[in-house]
Amino acid sequence: MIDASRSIKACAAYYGDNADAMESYLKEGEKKALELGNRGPIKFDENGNLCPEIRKAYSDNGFYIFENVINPDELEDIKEDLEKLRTNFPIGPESNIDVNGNPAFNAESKALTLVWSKPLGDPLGGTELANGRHQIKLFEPEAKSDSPPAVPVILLGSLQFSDACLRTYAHPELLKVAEAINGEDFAPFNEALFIKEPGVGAAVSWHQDGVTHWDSENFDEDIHGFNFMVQAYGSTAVNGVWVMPGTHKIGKIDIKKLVAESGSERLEGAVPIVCNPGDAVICNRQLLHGSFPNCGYEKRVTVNFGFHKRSSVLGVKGGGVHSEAQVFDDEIIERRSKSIGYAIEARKAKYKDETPYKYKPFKDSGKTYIWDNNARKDLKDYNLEDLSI
Ligand SMILES: O=C(O)CCC(=O)C(=O)O
Ligand SMILES: [Fe+2]
Repeated sequence: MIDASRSIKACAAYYGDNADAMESYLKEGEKKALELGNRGPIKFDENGNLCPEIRKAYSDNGFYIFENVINPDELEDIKEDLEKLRTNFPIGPESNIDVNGNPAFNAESKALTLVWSKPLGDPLGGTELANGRHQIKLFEPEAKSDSPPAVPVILLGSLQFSDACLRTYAHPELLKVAEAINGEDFAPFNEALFIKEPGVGAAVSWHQDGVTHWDSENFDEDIHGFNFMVQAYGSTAVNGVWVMPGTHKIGKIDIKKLVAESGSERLEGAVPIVCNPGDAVICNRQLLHGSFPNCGYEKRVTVNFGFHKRSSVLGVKGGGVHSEAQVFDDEIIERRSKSIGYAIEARKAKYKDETPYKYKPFKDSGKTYIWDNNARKDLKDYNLEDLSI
């Protein structure tokens, strides 16, 4: 486990009068997180089903940490890609060129690709963005005076910008988990990077992700799907996502009330998702979660990708958060599933000895994919059709 003790001290120091409260919150949260018992390798039983203990721990808590899913070589590839991509970011929110004067990676994108923030800010908290689901603004500590005026927080449509992320998206064991939770006809959701650079990385205020099915008569704990969160550099109490275990089952939460009851944004009962590099978290989208600004020394980049049950998206009007609101029909879902088709092929080309994941909807439709330059073109702006619910 990453030793976050130096970062915990450094982070707390940003919180002025609340420094001691923040320090004990971070320390106690870390301790509680490690006691939850919801971590270990991905395991399947003799029939190939996800081990019932894992399913239960995921269902009880709303998240589970699969340890050491990404092997060291694959992890190196991911980090190399992320670092190369970072040098090709636009120099700021209004720019199309990178620090070397070249067109930025997203210079020609039509879809939204980057969300920016002031350093250590909370750009979504307390705003109407994303359906107003981030009900409160977190404390925004003052960043050091030499910080850049704006920092990237979220990169969207990541599979078109990183082959390594595309290949990891088709990790056979992760896709088998997706099948176990959402059925063999599971559908994609969206893919993103959450970027939390040390000393500047922004907060993502407390929220629950779904926007569509809270009042549905078929409401259940899995109806808004889940995200995998692959940790490229690990995650700690300081830079990681915090969650409130079990809240994925109880419907829409009044976050302002919880803040009032806890006496601060440090919600009682929440724990950080603590991971080593190469761990992959499965996190229910209904779980109350959020992350504080990264006032510590370690960077976090989460390679995020989610999946839904088909019944949660088919014939359903999207929430309009990640894409224009529209009713998702078979055709849209099939088109959006090309991410899975190309990813499986891209992964096959690199990991020739691995048994690839077989996606049932392609078997049924006879649809085949080839990973080549045309495929790359076809992935451009694919996230305009994210299955946002
Ligand atoms: O990584 C973070 O800080 C926030 C992640 C999040 O909100 C999500 O994956 O839905
Ligand atoms: Fe979220």
